[in-house]
Amino acid sequence: MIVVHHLNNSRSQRVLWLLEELGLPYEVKRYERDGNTLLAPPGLRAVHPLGKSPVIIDGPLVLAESGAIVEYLATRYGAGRLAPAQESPGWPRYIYWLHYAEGSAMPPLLVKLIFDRIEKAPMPFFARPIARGIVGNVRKSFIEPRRTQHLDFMEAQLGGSTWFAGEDFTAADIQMSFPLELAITRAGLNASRPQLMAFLARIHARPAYQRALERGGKYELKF
Ligand SMILES: N[C@@H](CCC(=O)N[C@@H](CS)C(=O)NCC(=O)O)C(=O)O
Repeated sequence: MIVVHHLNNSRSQRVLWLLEELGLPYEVKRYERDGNTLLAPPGLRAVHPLGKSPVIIDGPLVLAESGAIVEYLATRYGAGRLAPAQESPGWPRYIYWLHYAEGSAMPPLLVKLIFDRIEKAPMPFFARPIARGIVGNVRKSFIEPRRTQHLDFMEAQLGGSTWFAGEDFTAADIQMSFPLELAITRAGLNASRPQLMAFLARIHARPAYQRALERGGKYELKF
């Protein structure tokens, strides 16, 4: 039985969803983020040295990195489902989005979280204007342009097909769900990008997505 080490309100929700889509039995080991730091509890380091979620255990295998986990599960247990055949034109698109989610979409969202936290961090009063100046510059020169560029890019891509890799729903759509769900609170994704909002509505309506929510517990990306 596959075991998923699942942190609340996190990327590991995607792994539960994928397992539900594949109809595989699995066990969930739950961990709670620290309320202030949002970090995972130290117990996760006993499972994998980096102490991040998701991690899965499949027999002797301990596997971290959501992209690797999604690819592993879809390839090993998909039996042709949720991934285009390697010879098909959809396959390069599939691996592109599978990697893009963590490799390109997530870093600017993480930088935004870090800089929001710097702005709110306790500091001597004389340091505050300096910190605000630096944060403002990074927002204007790095965070904001990338936010717009990535959201526009993803919106345009979904304008040409129902799902990221084409007309069929794939594991790449599952992998893309987290940056897009996070983008609602962290990057101001809203109705001005109708393709992305329709994508989110479509995935949220999937019965497997709903079942994964029941298994994983509360899932709110409000940070
Ligand atoms: N690129 C990794 C990122 C893993 C990661 O940062 N996971 C977050 C959850 S969304 C985490 O464990 N955060 C808690 C911590 O860093 O202590 C992946 O896709 O699995």
